[in-house]
Parts: sequence; structure tokens; C-alpha cells
Amino acid sequence: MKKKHYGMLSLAVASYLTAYAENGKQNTDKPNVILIYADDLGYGDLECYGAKNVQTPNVNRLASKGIRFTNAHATAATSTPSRYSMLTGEYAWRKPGTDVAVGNAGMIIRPEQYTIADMFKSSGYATGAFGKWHLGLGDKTGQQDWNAPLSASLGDLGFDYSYIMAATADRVPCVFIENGQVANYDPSAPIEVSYVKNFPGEPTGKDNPELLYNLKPSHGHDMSIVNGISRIGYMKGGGKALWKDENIADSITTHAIEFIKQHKDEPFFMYFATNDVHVPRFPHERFRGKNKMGLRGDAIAQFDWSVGRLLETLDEMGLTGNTLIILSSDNGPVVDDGYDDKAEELLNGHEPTGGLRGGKYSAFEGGTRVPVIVHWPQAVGKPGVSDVLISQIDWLASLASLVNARIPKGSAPDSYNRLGNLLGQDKTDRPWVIEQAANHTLSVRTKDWKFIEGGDGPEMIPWGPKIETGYLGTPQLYDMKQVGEKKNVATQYPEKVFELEKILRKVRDRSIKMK
Ligand code: NG6
Ligand code: CA
Repeated sequence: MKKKHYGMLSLAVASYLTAYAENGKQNTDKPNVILIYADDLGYGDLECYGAKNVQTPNVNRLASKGIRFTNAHATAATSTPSRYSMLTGEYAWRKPGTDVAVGNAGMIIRPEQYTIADMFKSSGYATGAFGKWHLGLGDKTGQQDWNAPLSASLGDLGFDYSYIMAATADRVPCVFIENGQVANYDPSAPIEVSYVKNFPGEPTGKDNPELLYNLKPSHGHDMSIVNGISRIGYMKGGGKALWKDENIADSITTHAIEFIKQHKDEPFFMYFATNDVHVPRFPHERFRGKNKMGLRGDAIAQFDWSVGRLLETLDEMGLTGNTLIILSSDNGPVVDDGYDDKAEELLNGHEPTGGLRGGKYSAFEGGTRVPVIVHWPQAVGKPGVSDVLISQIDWLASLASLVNARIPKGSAPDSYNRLGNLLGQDKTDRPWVIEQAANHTLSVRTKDWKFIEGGDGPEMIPWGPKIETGYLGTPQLYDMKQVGEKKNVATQYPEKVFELEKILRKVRDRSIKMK
């Protein structure tokens, strides 16, 4: 299929937008685009998706004026592959080395690869990335010199500006990287990082639990200690550059606001990837104690605050109408992901997956069905809720069509233009969506069915989180017209199993195009 399958629709959108421009409103040819990408935020974690124990007024505002999707999917149930796929338009399972990355991984998307940022840049946008990266930096794993400009960074991937965390807050190095260099670098405390062995004399969570004044691990996470919290991996130094977990959201948000202000007079693309609600959950004081779910609820409130600050800034700059915001999450939720933050004990009836089976890491829906809200006052017709089947893999091609960017041949091979879905003008379901679980088990989701390929693996995640994996030796089939993946009906519908298995085989060997 050609990328222009939605040619007619694009024309319709274009004439609609021209009409707006002619009506004297802002020129909608090149709206600003902001991807707000939460970490581990579940399908049921936002008030507008049914959460009762925590308030998310700012996200509610986006949902009430935009389109809230109820059948939207991330490409993978963990961060690195999900982000890789979304940013490149290529399924991560096609490329080795795209699993959950260590903090000193070499840059996983290679400079010569085409990214969503390259796409916007080629269309004259200013491009910026903020927050969680988790796709490696520098040329080679473990070879970075963190005390000098890194040999490869986001500037090589189409981002004009970046203020990011190398990996996750639970992985060293615990410093922000601004345009490929440690931000606020402290020459008196040179940085060293290893995922192999500790540095002589440096305390660890395992040997020095008395130093864990902020959070203690519940499983894993017992290596280097930064800010009274032990992490994955070993680091030394950092001094004044080390982050304080309670200020991460403030820091990321402040830099993002600055970027908006600087680029208010030209189109900009912003990838705003929050640390919330990933572990360690240690939000700022001002978000504490206002809901009954403890730190995990506070982290959701903090996420909502960040969204609110971006919206306020757009309002102040007069940019709200002509800014397309897509809000989503990289994968499904997890409650205890390795720190003793009482998230489990304090759920108080809250269901992070909104009742879906499984969760982060899992082949079941809880792993990859995520909130998606699209907000663009000048182009989204009627606000509302959409149950159309969509996938994050299509964002690159869809947004390329929006800004008339031409995708180089062979780039973003798995991404299709579904702009009409995103803007609420086309209710046609994607014929299938491919989802990747933590152990690379793949599933095929259609409007009515879910097929999970057979393979090895334990029934429950073995290292701590209490989550069903969805792995089984034989293929599984679920009727999605019924709520939840309760009953495996593979043996009742062998022809359906065969049909979906065939789609998967053909997507794998690239012998099928989407109609
Ligand atoms: C796991 C971590 C978990 C989280 C996850 C990645 C342990 C015991 N658990 O290995 O805490 O960091 O990796 O999460 O180390 S993700 O959302 O970035 O994919
Ligand atoms: Ca994640």
C-alpha cells in the first residue's frame, strides 16, 4: 500500500484547514505538535478513563475538548521497544537490541535512521525532546565519557534541542543530558558509570540500606544510591549535576515551557516524555497526600500538573487553537515495580488497567492498550470518544501526511497514514494491530479478536510485579466483544486462529500491506 492511502481524506482535511485559515484564524497548515508521552500510565489511571481515587483536571480538559480513544495501542509492553517503534515507525521486534535498555546503552536508533523528529525538521519545524529517553546515547554501550560531549545524541536524530534523562529514573546515570552533554556539569565530581561492577568505596542499596532515606527497593534496584534511593547500575560522581527525584517533573516541564516560548512564532514539534508514573515514584512535596493512593497517585497528579503547565503556556502564548496535542503512555501499568512505595496496599479499589487483563510486560491487553487523547481545537471536529482501533506505530506516517513531509523510501516501513482516525474524521478500524510483550511474544489485535502466538514463558512475571504474562505454549484467541481476555477460545475457532496467525506471519516477513 502506498503511504497516501488516505489521499482523499488528506484532501478533505486540507480543504477544511484552508477554510479555517481563510476565516482569519491562525494558519493551520503547520500546527505545532506536542506528543505528551507518560511512562507506565495505565488505561484506567486517568479520571477521564474512569479513575476515581485521583483527580486529573488538566487531562480531563484535553479529553473534553478533544477525542478520547478507547481502543488505542502502544506497540510494546515496555518502554524501549515501544518508544523505538513510535519514533521510527519500524516495529522494534524487527531490530535486535531494542529491549529495555541499560542506562549506558549506546544509541539504539542510529543517526542514519529516519525519525519522527527528522520528519518534522524536514518540514521546517523546530524540534525538541524532553524527559525520559531510554533509547541509548553515544556510540557504544559502556564506552561513553559522561564528562565530555557524547559522541552520538539526539541532535543526530533530528532534535534541535533536548533535555533528557538517559534512561529511566531507576537507572544510572542520574543526571540530565542537555544537547548531548551532562547538564549543570560539576567538574569537581567526574562521572563514571558501569553496569558490570561497582566503583571502590561507593555505597550500594544492598550493602548500605541505612542510607536509603527516601525509598527502599522491594525487588532489584539495590545498586548505587543517589538522593537516598538505590538504583539499577553503578555510578560515581555527578555532584551538583545529580537530580533530585522530587524535582524531575519541575525540571522537565520548565525546560519544555521555555522551548514553547522560544518557538512561539514558528512551528514546533515537542516530544514531552514524562518520568511519571515510572518508579521510583518520588513526586514533589506539593503533590503529596492529596489522594488516597499514596505515591503512585501523587505521581499521576504530578503528571496532570505537567500537562496543565504546558496548556497554560500555550494559552498564554495564544497557541492552544493551533497546537495538536497527542497524549498517551508507552505501555501499560505496573503497581509494584521494585520500590517499597506502598502502591499495592493503597490502591483502595483503583484499577490501573481499568479492568484489562495483565499489565506492563504482558501479552494481554493491559500491557499495550493505553490512553490516547487528541486535542486540536482548530481541526478536531466534534469532541468525543472514539472506539476506533489505532496504534502508535502510525503516528509518524499520519503526522507526516499532516505536514506534507515526504518519507524517504524504506523509512518508517511499518507506519501508515491514519490521520483521519486521529482527527476523528475516519471511523475505519486499523485492520490489525501488532503488539509485543516483554519476552517478544507477539499478538494480533483486530476490532473483535485478539490472537496471542504460542511460546515459552512463565504464567506470571517472575521477578516481582504481580502480573500475568499472557504466555502459553499454544496459541490463544480471545473474543474482544466480551470484556477482558477471560476465555481462550482458540480450539473453538481454529479458522480464526489460522487467519490471524497468517497475518502475523506476513507482517513478520513483510509480505503483506495494509489495505
Ligand atoms: C525492569 C525494572 C523495572 C523497570 C523496567 C523498565 C527491575 C527489578 N525492574 O527491569 O523497575 O525499570 O525494567 O521499565 O530492575 S520501562 O517502563 O522503562 O520499560
Ligand atoms: Ca514504560
